[in-house]
Amino acid sequence: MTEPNQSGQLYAEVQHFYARQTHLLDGREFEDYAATFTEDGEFLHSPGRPAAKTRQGIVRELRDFHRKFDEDPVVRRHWFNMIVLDPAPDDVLNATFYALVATTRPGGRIDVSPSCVVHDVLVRENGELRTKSRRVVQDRLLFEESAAAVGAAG
Ligand code: SDN
Repeated sequence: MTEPNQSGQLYAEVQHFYARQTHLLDGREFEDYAATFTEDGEFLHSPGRPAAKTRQGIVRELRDFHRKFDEDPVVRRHWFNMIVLDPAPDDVLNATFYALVATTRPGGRIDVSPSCVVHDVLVRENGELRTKSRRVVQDRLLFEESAAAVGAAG
C-alpha cells in the first residue's frame, strides 16, 4: 500500500502535470500540449468527433476544432478538479476528474460549459508523466444515454 506521504507527493505531481498541460491547451500551444501525451496517445474530447490518435493527430484535431473561433474571439480555460487517482500495475495511473470549460467573450460574458468527467490513463516515460489516453465525457450525454435506455426498454 502507498504511504500517505508518497501518495501526497504523487497527487501533487499529477496536479502540477495537469496545470502545465492545461495552460498549454488554453494557450493554444497544441504541439506542446500533444507532447504531454505519449507518441501513440489517444484523445477523445467531444461527441461526434473521432478519437485523435498520435501526437500529430491530436495537433490536427485541436487546430481543426479551434478553427470555429477564428471569427469568434474567445478565451477558453479548462478547470480540472476532484481528481481521483487509481494506481494500476506497471506504474500506470488511472485518473478520473471533473472538468469545466469557461469561455469569455469580448465584453466579459462568461459561459461555463461543458461540464465533463475525464478518464485519463497516465504513464511514465523517462520518469516523466504522460497521458496515454484521454476520454472526455460531457454530462449532457448522460441524459441522452438514459433516454436511449428508456427508449430501448419501452
Ligand atoms: O483536453 C480536455 C478537454 C478538451 O480538450 C475539450 C475540448 O472541447 C477541446 C480535457 C478535459 C476536458 C476537455 C473538454 C473539452 C470540451 C470540448 C468541447 C467544447 O468545448 O465544446
